[in-house]
Amino acid sequence: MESTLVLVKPDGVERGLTGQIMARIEAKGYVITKAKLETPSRELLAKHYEEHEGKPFYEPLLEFMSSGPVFAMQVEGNRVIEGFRSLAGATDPTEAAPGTIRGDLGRDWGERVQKNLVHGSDSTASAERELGLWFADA
Ligand code: RTP
Ligand code: MG
Repeated sequence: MESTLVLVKPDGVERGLTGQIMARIEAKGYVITKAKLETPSRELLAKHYEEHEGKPFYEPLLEFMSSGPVFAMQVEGNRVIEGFRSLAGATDPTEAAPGTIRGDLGRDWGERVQKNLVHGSDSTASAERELGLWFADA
């Protein structure tokens, strides 16, 4: 059985989409095994996004992600890492296919960072690392 870290980003929480996003994860057949609502510290975000340090969207990304509460989940299922990324859709919500979370619920808001509602770990190594960061004490 595989686990992944899913985040409903501050735009998703603020727009009241957490329940819909959880429902899509559960309707697909995955199981939510841990969850918490928290405004992440810059320290946590710097570790979470270390692969993006130095990129032009890095600072705006940390600013955005620390701007309000994030709903973090551990989600389990066979091939859930790949499966959730498919459910989330393309990074740019304008390009994300209809039927996906970003394609159905997201759009371009004309800001520097792509506000794209959700994060999902992109590999088994990332999932393990990110779950350790977000659920260190759980
Ligand atoms: P995520 O990590 O959040 O699941 O998204 P991803 O793999 O689809 O995207 P990634 O390339 O890892 O980028 C991380 C997050 O940074 C923001 N971003 N903004 N050019 C931009 O404005 C830009 N590029 C990336 C997005 O919020 C993206 O999800
Ligand atoms: Mg990524």
